Amino acid sequence: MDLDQTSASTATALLKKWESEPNGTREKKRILVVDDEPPVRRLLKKALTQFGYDVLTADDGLNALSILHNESVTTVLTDLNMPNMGGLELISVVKKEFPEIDIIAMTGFSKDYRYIDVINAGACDFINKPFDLEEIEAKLQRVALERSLKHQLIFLSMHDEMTGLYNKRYFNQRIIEEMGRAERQGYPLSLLLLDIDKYKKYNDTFGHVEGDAALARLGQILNGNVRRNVDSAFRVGGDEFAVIVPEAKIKESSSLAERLRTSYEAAKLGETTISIGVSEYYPGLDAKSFYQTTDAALYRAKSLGGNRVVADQENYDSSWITNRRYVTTE
Ligand code: GH3
Ligand code: MG
Repeated sequence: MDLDQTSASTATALLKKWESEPNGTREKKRILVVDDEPPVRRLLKKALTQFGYDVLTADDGLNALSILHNESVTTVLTDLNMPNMGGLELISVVKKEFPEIDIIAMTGFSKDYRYIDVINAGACDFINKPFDLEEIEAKLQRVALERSLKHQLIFLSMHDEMTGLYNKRYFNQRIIEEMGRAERQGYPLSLLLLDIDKYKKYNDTFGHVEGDAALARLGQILNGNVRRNVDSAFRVGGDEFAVIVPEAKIKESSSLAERLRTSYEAAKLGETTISIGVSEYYPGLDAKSFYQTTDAALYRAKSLGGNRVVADQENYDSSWITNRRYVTTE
């Protein structure tokens, strides 16, 4: 699956949600019903609660948005004709601010709203009033199934199966997001590239199954040493890995790299060790050049004999960093 712009922002939103919620609390079936008519809200709340959903209600688009800013909701079921903020505008705002939420529109004025306009605004289905509760339940079930499949696809498209780390495809997206964020917020950003030394020999000696296990072990070491929800670790090639380290100058990220190197060495996987290149971002550097600079440092680590960390000490400039925590007076 190719991550187009929409699914890329959905992926990022989902990831934030997954990272902020402890395991098991994901995907509570929570619906926000938005309708200006109290009897409709009451009827839907009662029926959907009986269907097993946790139901919140709002009487217009503005109130709906303020609920969404405070509560976690999977689906919005909204009327279209409402005062203050109508349904179509609400759908557009929700799609922009909460791309992971599914929306079903409902209206008694189906002649005023074309199915295509409602779908183009971002809703995934449309229900005519007066509605049939069974139809609503069936549509909610279908939307939930599609969401679950979409989440599985997004998860698979971001992860490397063997190590459980993120993959190269997601690296390419994430590095650009992190570069933008560092620049906007004026804090440093480092990149680590790692490659296992003498890995071919390890494969040849112990076989591919053990070879795979060594990759998985390195994956665990990376995940165990990086800051959760801040740093991100990726498998970017056969025996090549990357770690994006926000809010860290080259000095801190080199210490992290050294910690990774010694942890891997302590795992004693045959004669294998790891070499790591480290570099720091500065505005004006594009993602490709940031990668290449780090890769050049990794190459130096390899050519100096491997099992070492080499930081790019020449090509960076910290003068752009404005976040006070990282401004040094030395
Ligand atoms: P160097 O010390 O210079 O890094 O060389 P190396 O022996 O580590 O080998 P190199 O990095 O040049 O090549 C990586 C090897 O990794 C080649 C390939 O057979 C092996 N490999 C790539 N993907 C996998 C995988 O998924 N499983 C296993 N078991 N081996 C893999
Ligand atoms: Mg290698």
